Amino acid sequence: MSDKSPLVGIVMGSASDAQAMRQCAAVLEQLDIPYEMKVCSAHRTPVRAHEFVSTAKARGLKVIIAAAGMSAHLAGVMAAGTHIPVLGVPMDGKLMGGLDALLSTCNMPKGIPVGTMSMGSHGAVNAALFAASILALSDAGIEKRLLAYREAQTAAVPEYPPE
Ligand code: RP5
Repeated sequence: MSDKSPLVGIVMGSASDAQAMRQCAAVLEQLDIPYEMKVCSAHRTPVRAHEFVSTAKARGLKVIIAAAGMSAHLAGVMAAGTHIPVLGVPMDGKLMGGLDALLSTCNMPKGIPVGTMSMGSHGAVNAALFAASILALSDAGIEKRLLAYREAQTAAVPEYPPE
């Protein structure tokens, strides 16, 4: 983690979500975007979750990334507590491969939106890239690094499959 003030807050419902969410953190580090990361459960540590979201704007966070599995209401709880953008990452591997978490995260009733990513580590990486896109709207340095990341990704794709 950087010693600059965090722009992105990553929260996860359990330490068991950390393996996937470290991939989110790794992309933010690659793009030199300062972040903070916490285990913050909507149901097991509701006071900690409330404290995190109610101070997010004042602490300078611009985007919150919330990952949870099973009955995954963490992203919705975060979005209910702030108007800054909340990106939800449903954790996979539970009921029906994570369909429970996918539906719980994405199917928010109108009024309080959660931008839902794909499941598991793919969603974790995409959440970091989506956060970078949001931040790039007002930060030319992040925009430059995001574009370089995408160019490098394109250059790394072989034209032909291996023999
Ligand atoms: C959710 O329940 C967490 O986000 C996690 O994905 C899932 C299971 O948590 P553990 O029982 O592994 O702590 O709250």
